[in-house]
Amino acid sequence: MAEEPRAHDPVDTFRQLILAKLKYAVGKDPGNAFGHDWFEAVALAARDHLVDHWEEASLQVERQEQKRVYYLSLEFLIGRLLVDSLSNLGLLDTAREALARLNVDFEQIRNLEPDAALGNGGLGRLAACFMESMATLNIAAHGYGIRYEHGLFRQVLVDGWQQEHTETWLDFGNPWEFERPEVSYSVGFGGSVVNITEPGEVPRHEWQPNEMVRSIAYDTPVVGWRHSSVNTLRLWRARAEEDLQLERFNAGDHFGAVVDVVKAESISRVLYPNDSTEAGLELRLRQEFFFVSASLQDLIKRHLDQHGDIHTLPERVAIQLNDTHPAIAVAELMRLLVDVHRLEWFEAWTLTVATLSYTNHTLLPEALESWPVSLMERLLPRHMQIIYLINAYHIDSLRAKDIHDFDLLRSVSLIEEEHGRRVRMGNLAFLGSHSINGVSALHTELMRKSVFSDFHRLYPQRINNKTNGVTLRRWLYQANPQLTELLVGAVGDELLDSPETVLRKLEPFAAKASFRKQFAAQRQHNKRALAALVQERMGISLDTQAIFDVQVKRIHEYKRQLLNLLHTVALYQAMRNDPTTDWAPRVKIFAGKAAASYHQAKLIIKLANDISRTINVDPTLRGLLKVVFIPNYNVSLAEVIIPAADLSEQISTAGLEASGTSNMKFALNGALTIGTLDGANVEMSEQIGREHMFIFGMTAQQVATRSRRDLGMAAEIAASERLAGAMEAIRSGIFSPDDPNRYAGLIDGLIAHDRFLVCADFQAYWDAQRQVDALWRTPDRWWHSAVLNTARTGWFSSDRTIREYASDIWKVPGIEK
Ligand code: 26W
Repeated sequence: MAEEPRAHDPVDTFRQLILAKLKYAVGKDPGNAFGHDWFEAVALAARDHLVDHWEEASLQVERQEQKRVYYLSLEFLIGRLLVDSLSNLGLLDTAREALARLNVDFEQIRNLEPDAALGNGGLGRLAACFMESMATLNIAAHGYGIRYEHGLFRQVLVDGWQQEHTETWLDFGNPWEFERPEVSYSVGFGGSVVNITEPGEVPRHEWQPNEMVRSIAYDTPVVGWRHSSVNTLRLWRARAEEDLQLERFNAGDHFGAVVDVVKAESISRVLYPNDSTEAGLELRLRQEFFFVSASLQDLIKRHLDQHGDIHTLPERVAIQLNDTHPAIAVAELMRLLVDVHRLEWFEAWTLTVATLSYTNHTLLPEALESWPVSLMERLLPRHMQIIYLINAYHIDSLRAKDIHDFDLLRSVSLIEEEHGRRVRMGNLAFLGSHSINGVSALHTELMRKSVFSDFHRLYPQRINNKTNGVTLRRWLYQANPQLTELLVGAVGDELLDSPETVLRKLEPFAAKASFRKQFAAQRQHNKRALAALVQERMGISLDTQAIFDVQVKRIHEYKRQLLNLLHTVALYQAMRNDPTTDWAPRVKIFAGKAAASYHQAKLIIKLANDISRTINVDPTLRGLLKVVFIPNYNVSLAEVIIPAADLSEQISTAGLEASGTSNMKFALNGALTIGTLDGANVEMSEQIGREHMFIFGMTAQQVATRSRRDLGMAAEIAASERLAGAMEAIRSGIFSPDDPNRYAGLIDGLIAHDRFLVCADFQAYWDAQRQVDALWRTPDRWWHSAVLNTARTGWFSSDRTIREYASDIWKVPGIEK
């Protein structure tokens, strides 16, 4: 084919760039290229553009001596990057058109990219949204984490049971990352501490580890909206110091020759698949220390290279700890400052506290990390000494303030004495930080009252709230381009640059019938796309005229998928028993992963599948109700499901969901929320208006009182025929004829000890669901509320959240709230 040069045609320029990448980087020509080859070629073409802006951005950060922000997180749940990068670069249409000219369908190519699933759920996805917002807001930020070879497991359902399969996102390489073999630090483990006394010098301590692991940096550029800035996500891979112990190999011990390699490299092998239960295993502590040490060494080096003075660290640098997973940073920073950079203890402590800040993401007691003192002593002996010393000085300082209350001193101690001696990472993070924040107003309030009440009394200024947010670029513009186009048509294209304020201009459109119709048509379009996906993957056909009622999130008892399932069964029975009622047709959609060792959660998945199998083939329902559990929930699936939802289920036991973030994504896309007054639902109801949501159930306050009393539910169950009927159906094996006793334990457990108040909230939930039906039957009102949900969700932009962090916690000059 003859090349026709087209002058100044950006599409053609991009087309040529793709062809060049295909040929020289992938080693293929259009004639023998597979889909994935095209994906790679386009990604590399996009990456060239990223790199140009990346270079500019880092020069600017240097020149302007911007304050640097480091976000330390064991999880970054990124998802795919192709559309995200192209969209933020302003090249999405260009790329699509360039591929079309090459007879390649962009929509197919984009789906070939594997998700970067380096996170479990909310906390990891929040880190990814924050990275994008920090780039958009021109904040000089680095994300630091681990480059897991295997991210979160792939969920396969076998006969309705979850099975975990290894996820292999790197099999075809990763076009977004740059390996930096020259950026490498040694991270030590084990060994001992020696005291060094040299004449004329203060005696000091030196850690002599007996094991060294090398960290290698892999950098991924993170581009902001309209390529405002490009930041770096730096993920560390663990390698052994030596690839092979030649001596052992030559002696014939071929396995022994690589044991050290295997041990070292296992640190970055796989993400811990636990969401909110503590893993408590040595490998986890090794992961935490590994990435914290590499990151701190790296950022201190950058600071010294640029500013030459360790004393100015807190003026130039802010380090945010994402939960307690990187909390060992408190001790490691102290070690680096005192042992390596030879600062005096109290000066080092002042710098540490001024530099570090910590975000708490959960109050669940089982999620609070603590490490056995014996393990710490063996793996990190110098850090254990430092922790003891921090603790001792802290208690001294309290006594000096005439605080002697034994219970108080015990509760703020870094060491827990009760269950075998353990280091409390939450207390360490609190004490070593100048700011401790919760992730929604309610959660922060509860932090002050519960886990950190004693610390709060001692340091009343430290705890503050930063309500979570989500990036609208991914969760509105990319996930729902048609709706975005409709909104831009209504309020103008300033929406794209200032959605937080401009979205509100949509409010008057809620009153316009023609607009509501278009809004509903967009939803219909997205529902058809989801229905096609379900048909293709599961062979189940869905009625797109029905309410798409969606609960997608990690499976956890406190999130109460069980409440939703009980409602499903009760609704099923009611629809069968009472065919004269004008039931609103429903599709109940579930998705989510359970931690591999969380048996109860896995049983709930099985129950959802058993219910689905029974209900979907029941002819008496006349198609009024369908239930689907879509396997392998991940970011890219969320991008299809959320824009197709009519109803968003946010039904956690009040007081237990720290914030939630999918709640915001659903509302942004115009779904109505059925939810408890928990986490950020509370602030959503303030922004959106309670009358445009379905709020039900006990409040956090009521839950606290009730839980103290008793959790036996016999009375509740007896009082509600519907609840009793649904429980009995499940218990008796109607949904599990192959194993009629499968759910007896589950149901009996609810009756005896309903820790998450499923039964107590059932009736209120049922009633709220009937209000949903009623509203659905008056489409004018439904879509009026839906439009208002979108219009009033701008405040939940992660740009707003990040501006608050930058101004209140990180003190980044020039950023106003
Ligand atoms: C050590 C094991 C472990 C693993 C993960 C403990 C705790 C966690 C996380 C804190 C769990 C988590 O993802 N929390 C979620 O954080 C989101 C972002 O702030 C919130 O929106 C969710 O409500 C909260 O559950």
